[in-house]
Amino acid sequence: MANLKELSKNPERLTGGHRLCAGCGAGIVARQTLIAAGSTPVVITNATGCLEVSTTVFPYTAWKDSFFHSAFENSAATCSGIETAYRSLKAQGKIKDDIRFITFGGDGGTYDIGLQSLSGAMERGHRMLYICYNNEAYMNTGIQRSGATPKGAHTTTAPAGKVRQGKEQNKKDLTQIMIAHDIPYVAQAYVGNWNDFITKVQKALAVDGPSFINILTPCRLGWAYKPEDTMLISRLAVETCVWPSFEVENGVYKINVIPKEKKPVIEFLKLQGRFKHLFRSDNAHILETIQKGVDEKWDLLQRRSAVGCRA
Ligand SMILES: Cc1ncc(C[n+]2csc(CCOP(=O)(O)OP(=O)(O)O)c2C)c(N)n1
Ligand code: SF4
Repeated sequence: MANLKELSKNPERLTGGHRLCAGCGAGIVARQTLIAAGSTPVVITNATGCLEVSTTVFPYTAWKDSFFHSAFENSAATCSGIETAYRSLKAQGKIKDDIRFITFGGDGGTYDIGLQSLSGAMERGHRMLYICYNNEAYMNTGIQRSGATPKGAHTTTAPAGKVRQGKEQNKKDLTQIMIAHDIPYVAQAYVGNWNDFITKVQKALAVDGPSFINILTPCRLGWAYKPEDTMLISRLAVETCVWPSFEVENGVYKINVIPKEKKPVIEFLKLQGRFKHLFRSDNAHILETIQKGVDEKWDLLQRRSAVGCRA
């Protein structure tokens, strides 16, 4: 578990003055990741997306660490190349520092366009941490649906109207895809719990191999809620089991946050404008389908995390 008193002594490595929206979860993810790294030097690569675009407006940057902007599709490949060069230079005695390598990508850059480079980097076994800040759509270019967008959500390319009621497909389960890569550490996290996330980042940076964290990162613009509700909505995602917080360490599942009382999914959905059409009486069946899907996945995760269950 992370210790707040100790963490408060760690340097801030993402400065203020960036241009992310008020209440954006992505800045919280980047800031807490770097606080978790403490004084360890890191090299960051970042796929195009809100986090990259809003923190590196030329000629300014909010990043105090070495930072590479990658194209949408190759952030993990960029990181793996840098990590390989580092290992070579270290073996030659040209670098003495112990450096860690971190990639950030939105869900568009991770679930969809960058999936091949992510899969390759993980399979090759590079010692790098990939963090998907998952706001469940392509936010930077105007809220288009992605493979991470949940069923029923309104987006500009899966709109709710007369013909359909938001996105019709289920979201892709990328965390399971990453678990299938048999890498040492995979986790799901959420921005409403700094301790859970920072502990996961520290574990991920400590493993001698690839690691992946998928963190649910509310977007006040795309999800259409009040900026001050970011933490509340994020916690409701876990309390309703829409987004369970769990980790898979060397193949062994563990649920990190078990809700005292599992809340109905509508508690999570009703605060967000992207789901408001689902509360019309003629769409009650969609809410039922969503609840059923969440229940089934939660049951499966509980069985997988039962003592000794391996991936
Ligand atoms: C190959 C490619 N296609 C499209 C774009 C245009 N583009 C820039 S940011 C973006 C959306 C990014 O979405 P996501 O990765 O989910 O990050 P978010 O903006 O939500 O933080 C798109 C489509 C691009 N830069 N490169
Ligand atoms: S649009 Fe969403 S993801 Fe992008 S900066 Fe604003 S809140 Fe953050």
